[in-house]
Amino acid sequence: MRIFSGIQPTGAKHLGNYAGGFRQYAATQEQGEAFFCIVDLHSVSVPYDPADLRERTLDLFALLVATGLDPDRSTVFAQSHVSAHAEASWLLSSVTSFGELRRMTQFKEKSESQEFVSAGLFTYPVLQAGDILLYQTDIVPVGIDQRQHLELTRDVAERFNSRYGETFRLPSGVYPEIGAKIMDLQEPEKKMSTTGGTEQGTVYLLDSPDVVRRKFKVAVTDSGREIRHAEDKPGISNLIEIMTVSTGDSIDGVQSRYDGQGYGAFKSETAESVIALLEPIQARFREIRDDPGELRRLLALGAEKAAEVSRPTLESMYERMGFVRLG
Ligand code: AQP
Repeated sequence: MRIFSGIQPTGAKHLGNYAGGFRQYAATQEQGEAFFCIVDLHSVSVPYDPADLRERTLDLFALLVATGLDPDRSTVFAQSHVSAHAEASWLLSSVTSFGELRRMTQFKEKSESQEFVSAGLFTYPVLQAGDILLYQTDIVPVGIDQRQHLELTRDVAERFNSRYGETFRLPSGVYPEIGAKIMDLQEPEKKMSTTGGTEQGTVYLLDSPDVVRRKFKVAVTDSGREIRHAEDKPGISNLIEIMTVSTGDSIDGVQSRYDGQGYGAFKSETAESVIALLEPIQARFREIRDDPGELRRLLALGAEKAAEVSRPTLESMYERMGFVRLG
């Protein structure tokens, strides 16, 4: 089975990325041949700092390994190192409609907050479709916010297959049962996010224990006193999900453990569970990040493997679309 997922290098990675991304990557790599892509080309679709992008790309590679990816077992690479991604994106843009892209919720949300809305922000889902399809992917472990992009990927693949002949396998999204959408601690009706959330409500994977404690202490809770996962209790439900993600316990397990206890104790114990989850990740991260030479060596290894695996699919695309190939 082929597994593929991508993650952007810009912005500090947060607990939502851990729940919907990192945690699933480490678990799914055991199920087959896995490809995890640092999608640096995606990152330039919104304003960014070039020096920061360079550092964050190495940070993210180290974080992927620190959260459990084994670069000898899985292919971990940067998108810009494999030119097939940019090429596939252009070819697929001819089978993607303007109307489809205009319906993308993420585009609508992100373009509202930008003064300069780049064409890249609009066409980004086509690049993402290419990322996934180039690897003949069966499953894509992601958070629920990516569902619409994944559906678009399937539609684009089907359209290409019916126009030019069977070329792509149709990928399925895999969303975690719990933690597929971690919410902002300050505004629990909004997802925890790099660009759209609040600073106090976003728990970063590299936050110190004191910062984590402070963020949970001031987390918004709901009226009432019960620690119960329910639609009318978005703040507490989010904290319960965070605790299940960090301890591996079930929702029922957390609810019964805190039955009859106050919000204060529950919030501080959720913070401690997150600290216990993050401490070993942060220690491994520091160790790996300390050796940029080794990081570059591993990135080169990943790029070589990814280029080799994606090349035949890209070639089929060119051939079926009628381009003259030089052999
Ligand atoms: N709040 C979330 N809960 C669960 N999963 C989430 N993901 C993102 N937010 C949550 C998942 O993380 C993976 C990587 O996403 P990305 O590459 O889009 O990284 P990002 O840009 O840091 O993610 P954000 O925070 O969502 O950024 P914005 O809001 O700026 O676009 C994906 O699998 C995603 O589903």
